Amino acid sequence: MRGRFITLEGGEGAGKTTCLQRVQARLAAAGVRCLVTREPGGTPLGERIRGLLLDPAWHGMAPDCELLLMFAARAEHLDKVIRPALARGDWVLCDRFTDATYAYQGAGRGLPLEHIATLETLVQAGLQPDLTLLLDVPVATGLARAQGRSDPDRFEQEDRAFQERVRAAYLERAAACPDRFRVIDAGQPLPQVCTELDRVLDAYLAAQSRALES
Ligand code: Z5A
Repeated sequence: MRGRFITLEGGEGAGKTTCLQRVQARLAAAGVRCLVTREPGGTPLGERIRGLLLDPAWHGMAPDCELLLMFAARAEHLDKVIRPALARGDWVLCDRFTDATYAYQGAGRGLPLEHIATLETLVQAGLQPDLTLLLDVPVATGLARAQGRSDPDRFEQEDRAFQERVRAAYLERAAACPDRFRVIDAGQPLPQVCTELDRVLDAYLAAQSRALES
């Protein structure tokens, strides 16, 4: 059986880095062999592309260029890392994936969703995450948490309206795919976020074991 593909998503200041470690630890405790990776990036070439995408020096990059670079990095990531891991039976935990493209390049930059869908079909050939954990936080809370960052990247420099569009798009996608998404209230204090994450993961792991037994 191929491994499970779990993605973690959220807007600015949602606490993804913090929560990723928690999810990783929970899966390890359950005996799941899990590869942790991220987008954009996850491969040597993808990390070079990430550098271009986040670098504030490229302020004003054409939105289509940004979209194509996201999918260029993703194609490499799928080919070199994600598909081989899933085929080996490992689980993959990925910090952001294509939902981020719909949220940031679609809603944030205003690119047509059908262009994103075309690239998604081309690059992913039907592969979708099995489970997506969406850390949802009010934009004002997220921005306040992220305020202390010394070198904001190109996306962190976007204004509040951009971040509101991103959040709304994520919530819309979660509502449209309730089987895949679990929305976590990431506006709560961290211990409560962790408890909610544990509950969601334990339920998912139990469902996977039942599916294997039947
Ligand atoms: N991007 C895109 O546009 N299109 C795509 O297709 C993809 C990505 C794949 C880089 O992603 C950028 O790429 C991203 C979208 C774009 N831009 N943005 N923004 P990234 O995932 O690498 O970057 P990030 O969003 O900045 O992720 P991050 O580093 O994980 O940040 P975070 O979610 O804000 O997490 P954090 O560092 O764990 O938390 C921030 C602070 O809040 C930190 O001080 C924590 O201690 C604190 N925190 C966390 N949780 C809590 C709670 N619950 N209470 C209080 N304080 C908390």
